[in-house]
Amino acid sequence: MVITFLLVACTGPREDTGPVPPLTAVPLTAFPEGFQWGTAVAGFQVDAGCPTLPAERCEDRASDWYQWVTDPELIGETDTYLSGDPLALAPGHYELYAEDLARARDELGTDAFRTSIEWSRLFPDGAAESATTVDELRAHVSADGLAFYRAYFDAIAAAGLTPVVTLNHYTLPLWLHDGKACHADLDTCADRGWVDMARLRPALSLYSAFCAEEFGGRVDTWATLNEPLAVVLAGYLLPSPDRTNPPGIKDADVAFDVFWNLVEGHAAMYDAVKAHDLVDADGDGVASSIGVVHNLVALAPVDAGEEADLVAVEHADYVYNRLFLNGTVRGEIDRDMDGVAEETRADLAGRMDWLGINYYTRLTVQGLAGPLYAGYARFDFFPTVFWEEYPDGLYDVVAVGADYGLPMMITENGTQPTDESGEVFLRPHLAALLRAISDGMDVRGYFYWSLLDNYEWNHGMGMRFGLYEVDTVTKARTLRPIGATYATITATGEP
Ligand code: IFM
Repeated sequence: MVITFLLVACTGPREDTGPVPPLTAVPLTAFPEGFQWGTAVAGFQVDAGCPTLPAERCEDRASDWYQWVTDPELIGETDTYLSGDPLALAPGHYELYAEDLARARDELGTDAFRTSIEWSRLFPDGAAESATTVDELRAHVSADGLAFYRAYFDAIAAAGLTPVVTLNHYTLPLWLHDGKACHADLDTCADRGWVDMARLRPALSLYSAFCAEEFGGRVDTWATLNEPLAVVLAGYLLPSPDRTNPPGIKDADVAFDVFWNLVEGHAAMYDAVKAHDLVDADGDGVASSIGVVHNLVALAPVDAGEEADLVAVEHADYVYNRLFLNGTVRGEIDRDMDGVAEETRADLAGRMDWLGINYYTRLTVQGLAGPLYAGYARFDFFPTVFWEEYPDGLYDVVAVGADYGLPMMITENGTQPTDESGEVFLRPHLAALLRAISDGMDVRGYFYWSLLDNYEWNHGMGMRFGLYEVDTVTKARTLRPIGATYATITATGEP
């Protein structure tokens, strides 16, 4: 189902400045009828760890992330910050999805579900790269992978959950990205992932077209990429104990090239899905609604009395929040990050039907005398506080999103829960979101990250965000107090 239009009217495209004018004289006390409540997961993070299926079926061993978290040499390196947790500890959703979906519907009362497709599950073999049409590509599809996704999307529909499907949640097939070789030497590695658009663009287009044709009868709401900035920052600019993505290198020029490659990748995926998902799954007249999932940050100055820190907030907002959206929504390319686009490209602009916002944190930033990276003008700030849970910031990031005039969904928001998180995290975030909707911002759904504890990338099972706690041995799921709070909220609509 394409997300139902809400009681709150769409504000339409807005100027870039100024607060959103209130549409309702009386603030809402409950989320409007039709607001979508959901949870989110991602294939790589939840699939592995099946209780009975053989590991080689349950784990997707053909992805760059499989290599990244399991290769003993990479785990042994100090600059990869890998936990070394075996994937067998993951929740085994690949086998247990039917019961997970039933929990999401029956126990949590949600009506939507965000998940992702693992490209390398469908196309584990590099021979797929020779295909030039979807029909040719079909000859290379894994029968197991295809059967799994058909059954999975059928089960999501049978559970009465509206799917929101991310086509690329970080992982790439190993045949397109050898993160280990590129970590060792980007200049000599053969399979360079996001660095090599001559190879990635056509492959990405065909893969997206295939998914659109194959699963478009079940899926109308698509996201192209998940958190492009995380790919750039943790993969190419600043891999750190907080997060490393393959290839985990530090090269600003490569990183910012990859940033624009991701903008191009989004456009290529958008065009492919638009052209190939011709089936309206829910009969609302729209066969595909395609967005991107962007992690936006709230911002604060180190010293509100210091002009340089106020400028730092403006510049961090530009670099972290707006630059990618300016590229994907408006086709504006500002490679030197001076605030003025060098070109506006019609082949990139207008390819966004909705905007997915992931919100986790507020950054406190300090102004610098000059750019942190030479040649990138507005990157002249430094975050002094990287991670601060700040509920009111959800209002702030939705206000940023509203500047692009698109319907929005909160595609992720979550915490590592304590027994108090329902009250001190979830309700205040949702109260801030409700204020944004009361003020006329067009937000149509909220997806908690995550339905269940899962494999948190380089941290393995060491960071857990689940509404359900997962026993890594028995795979038993236990509802946490925050899950019970979420169920109350979805039932009443009141934060
Ligand atoms: O687990 C991740 C997810 O894959 C992307 N957004 C942030 C989550 C928590 O770190």
